[in-house]
Amino acid sequence: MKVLCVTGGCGFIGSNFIRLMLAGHPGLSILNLDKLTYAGNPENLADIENNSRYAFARGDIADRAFLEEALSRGPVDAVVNFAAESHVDRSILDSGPFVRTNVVGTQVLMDVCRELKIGRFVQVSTDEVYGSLGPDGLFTEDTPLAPNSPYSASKTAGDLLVRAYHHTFGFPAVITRCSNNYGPYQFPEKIIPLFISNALAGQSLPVYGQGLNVRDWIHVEDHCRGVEAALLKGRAGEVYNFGGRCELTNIELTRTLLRLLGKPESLIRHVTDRPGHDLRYAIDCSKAERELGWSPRISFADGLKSTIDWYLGHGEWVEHIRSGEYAKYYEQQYGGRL
Ligand code: NAD
Ligand code: TDX
Repeated sequence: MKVLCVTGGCGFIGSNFIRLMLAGHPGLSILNLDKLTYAGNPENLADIENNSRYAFARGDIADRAFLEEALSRGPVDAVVNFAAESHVDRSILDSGPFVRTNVVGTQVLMDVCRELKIGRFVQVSTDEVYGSLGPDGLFTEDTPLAPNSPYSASKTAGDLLVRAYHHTFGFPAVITRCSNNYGPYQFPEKIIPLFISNALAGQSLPVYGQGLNVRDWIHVEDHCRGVEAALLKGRAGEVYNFGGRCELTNIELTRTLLRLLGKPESLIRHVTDRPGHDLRYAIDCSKAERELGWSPRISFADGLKSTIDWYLGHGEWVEHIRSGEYAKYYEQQYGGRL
């Protein structure tokens, strides 16, 4: 593989993925296509923007003419689709952009890949397509799809289109489904960076309900190595789950963050629960371990400590975000509740 197209590369996981791929594959060039929504931040890739193996074009994966032009500039061997609307709470406020990008965008992107005969496609999806678990059990690749939020429903619809394109047209796609990521460059609307930056600013931490919902945490670098393995070794038409084998309730996570930051538990504020809030996510990633030779490497203790250090060292990055468009959303989301 010589040229890889990454969509959504200015977001959290996409930017970490591009950095990992450039560092690990000296002969590889990357074309990053990103619409630069509120979540797309070119600062996330400031350190590589002058790399001769990196190119960027701003545009929408639902815009066929843009994709045809950008992907015809030279031969592209594979596409990894990270581009998405990714925040559950925003999908509850307005699901329109989720359907446009996560469903229509995926379909248009696949149509252009078919037209240009691009030989490999990875759809980066989420464990949320499986719905919610009770206290026991794990999501496997065979767990029935049962999304509960507009976000997860839109990701599921995208996945089903990928599945159908493989079945109908032999489209050379694999789907990856990962649990909750954390790490550097995560937008501070997701719980870990939000709570770190609120605590550092002396603001309260809005825990939804009792904080008993469980998430399975994985460091973004482990997820990116999984996407890399699926791209290089995954079998077309297959789904691969990735998870960190690290289940925590939100209140346990919140207390751990406050302890590591040296901040008091009095900052915890229990607020109205998220509507339709999924109780528990937990992943069985044994298929990826078996077939792709992948496994998560970064312990939660090490990963959380390095993530906190990263946010401590990138106050300006957080400030640029919190002083802009995000501030308006935060007021709308939490204004009446803090
Ligand atoms: P993010 O919100 O940080 O980044 C999304 C990126 O996509 C942004 O750069 C944005 O500008 C871009 N984008 C949005 N709409 C676009 C469009 N129409 N055309 C082109 N670009 C567009 O998201 P993330 O957390 O990095 O997630 C990346 C992918 O991984 C998503 O598909 C998400 O569903 C999936 N995922 C995320 C997690 C997680 O914990 N964050 C876990 C599993 C799977
Ligand atoms: O302020 C908050 N308070 C709170 O209690 C926020 C933002 C979240 N929460 C809770 C809700 C969830 O139980 O924390 C948990 C994690 O919430 P998010 O960080 O919003 O993540 P989640 O809804 O679990 O979805 C994430 O993981 C799967 C990503 O945002 C998705 O893109 C990914 O697919």
